[in-house]
Amino acid sequence: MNVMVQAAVKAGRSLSRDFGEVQNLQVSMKGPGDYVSAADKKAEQIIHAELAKARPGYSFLMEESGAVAGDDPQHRWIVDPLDGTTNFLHGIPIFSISIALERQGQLVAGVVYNPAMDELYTAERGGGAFLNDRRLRVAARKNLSDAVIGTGVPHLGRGHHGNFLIELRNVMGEVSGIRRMGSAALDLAYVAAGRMDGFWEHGLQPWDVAAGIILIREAGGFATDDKGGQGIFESGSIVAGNEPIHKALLKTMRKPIK
Ligand code: 2AM
Ligand code: CA
Repeated sequence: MNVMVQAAVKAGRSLSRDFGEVQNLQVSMKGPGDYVSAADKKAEQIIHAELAKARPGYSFLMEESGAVAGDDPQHRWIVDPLDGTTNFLHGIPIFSISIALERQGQLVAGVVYNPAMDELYTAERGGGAFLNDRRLRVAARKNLSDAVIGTGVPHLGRGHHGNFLIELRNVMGEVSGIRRMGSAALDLAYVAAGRMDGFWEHGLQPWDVAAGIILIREAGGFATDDKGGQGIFESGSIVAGNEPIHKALLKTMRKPIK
């Protein structure tokens, strides 16, 4: 955990500096696009260097560099150096760093860090989930009618728009509010913290969700694929919440439209 936190905080400092510059570049003709890609890669290099130094041989799955096999196939870091890239690019301070550790294919630790708010979410298997020093628990709300539900909206060139609109239509009529924050890792951390009651999104990669999944489970919540099964990484779909909200969300999303 110390190793992961150190890597996240160090990369967070780098991202924060670059985020300040993005706000200046916003008004330039070229825009901050290339600059953001560089910031993203720099953060990944920092995380990779920190983790590889502390645990030589562990394997990696990283958003920018892909899979890097180590001598130790039992352990794998799953890293997203900048989750919420579109927000970062637009100067919106909702983005995060996500680092998870798998042991023999099982998630054993996760860190999500939002450097703009200095919020550090951590979880270790069997040890609970925390926001900074505070122990986390998923929200206790039992009914969708009281619930705030996060989601991810597909956009240009990405995702099944028609399907999403059906789900949105089904869910929005039953809940107290829908939110679209733009960083899946942070959305899941918010569910773990009880700020949002549930979340669903499709088309995600393992590095978007790995740390968030263990945060939610350690905070007493449920995270599954959109069929209620364990294939989140394989399907790219995630549905999360406390037990009753998770169940109700799964059911409501899939209701056929009359
Ligand atoms: P990213 O910022 O690292 O790309 C937004 O709905 C969420 O989807 C973010 O967590 C975003 O992660 C993730 N995502 C995964 N693949 C994406 C893609 N190809 N384009 C945009 N967002 C993507
Ligand atoms: Ca991501």
